[in-house]
Amino acid sequence: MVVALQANYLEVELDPPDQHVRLLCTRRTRLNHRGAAVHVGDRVGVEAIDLQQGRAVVSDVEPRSSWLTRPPVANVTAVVVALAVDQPSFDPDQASRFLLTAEQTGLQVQLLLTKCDLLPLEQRQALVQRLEGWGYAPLAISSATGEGLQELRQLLQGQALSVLCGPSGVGKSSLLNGLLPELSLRVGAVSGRLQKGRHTTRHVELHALGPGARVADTPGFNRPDLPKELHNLEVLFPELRAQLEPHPCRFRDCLHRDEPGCGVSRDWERYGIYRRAVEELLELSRPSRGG
Ligand SMILES: Nc1nc2c(ncn2[C@@H]2O[C@H](COP(=O)(O)OP(=O)(O)OP(=O)(O)O)[C@@H](O)[C@H]2O)c(=O)[nH]1
Ligand SMILES: [Mg+2]
Ligand SMILES: [Zn+2]
Repeated sequence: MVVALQANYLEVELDPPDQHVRLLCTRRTRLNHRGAAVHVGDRVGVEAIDLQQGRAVVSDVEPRSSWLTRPPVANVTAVVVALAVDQPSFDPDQASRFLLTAEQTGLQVQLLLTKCDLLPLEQRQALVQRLEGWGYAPLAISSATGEGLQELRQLLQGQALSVLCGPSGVGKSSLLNGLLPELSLRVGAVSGRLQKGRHTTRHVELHALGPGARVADTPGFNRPDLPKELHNLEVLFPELRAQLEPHPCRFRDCLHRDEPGCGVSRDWERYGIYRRAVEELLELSRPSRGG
């Protein structure tokens, strides 16, 4: 499996992951010619293996079972979205953009609330309840106190490849350092009035968490794009999904805005976010005038 990309090299790890056999690989030129981009998470065939030098050549890429666009990782089995309770402060629009991106994979999405040591218990419980209203079961965690780390470990060990994503500075790399102290990944203090992260992690890299489990640390970014497809937007909101499953809307292709007879409730916190996403996608799909 490709565990990291460098300018002209691929770092490939042999299975099983906990054997830690890493090879620095070039790729056969015909792979380049086919235009086949190789990404972290891809399973590849290697040849000309030199175990002494830790070198090999990638000759083939296997088809992907799933694909996360941003951060780009292939063959993901679960997406873990990390959001801080503070520093940087919780932003519902940003949080939703991360969650919508994660939901687009169709995979299991786990929400982490990081830096829980920074928020008094009552406020933290209120935030947890709020996110339950979004249809998630957030795991409260803190690298500072170690709270929640064992639960996170269990969760990740049950997945062949999970991706840890979220805004810069929420403590993704710190969590992996907590789980795997021998890693000592670089972490960077948040700064400025807005307590923003500093984009400390620059590349996606996979780390072994046990015999059949890997986790990707990824560079944080601040504002993921909204989904591009209007027709399946509703399934990306778990709380709307839960409403529609027992009582499907009676109109096909309904956008659940103000259509007369649409039975979908507007009484949920993220309805405004859903609604704005719909308007934005409609605007984009409108043929531009005066061309
Ligand atoms: N109070 C507190 N601070 C934390 C915790 N976890 C991480 N931090 C701090 O938050 C800052 C950012 O941590 P990182 O682990 O670098 O964050 P990141 O999500 O990997 O950031 P990028 O690599 O930029 O995406 C560092 O100063 C950490 O020491 C926590 O649980 N509690
Ligand atoms: Mg990091
Ligand atoms: Zn409807």
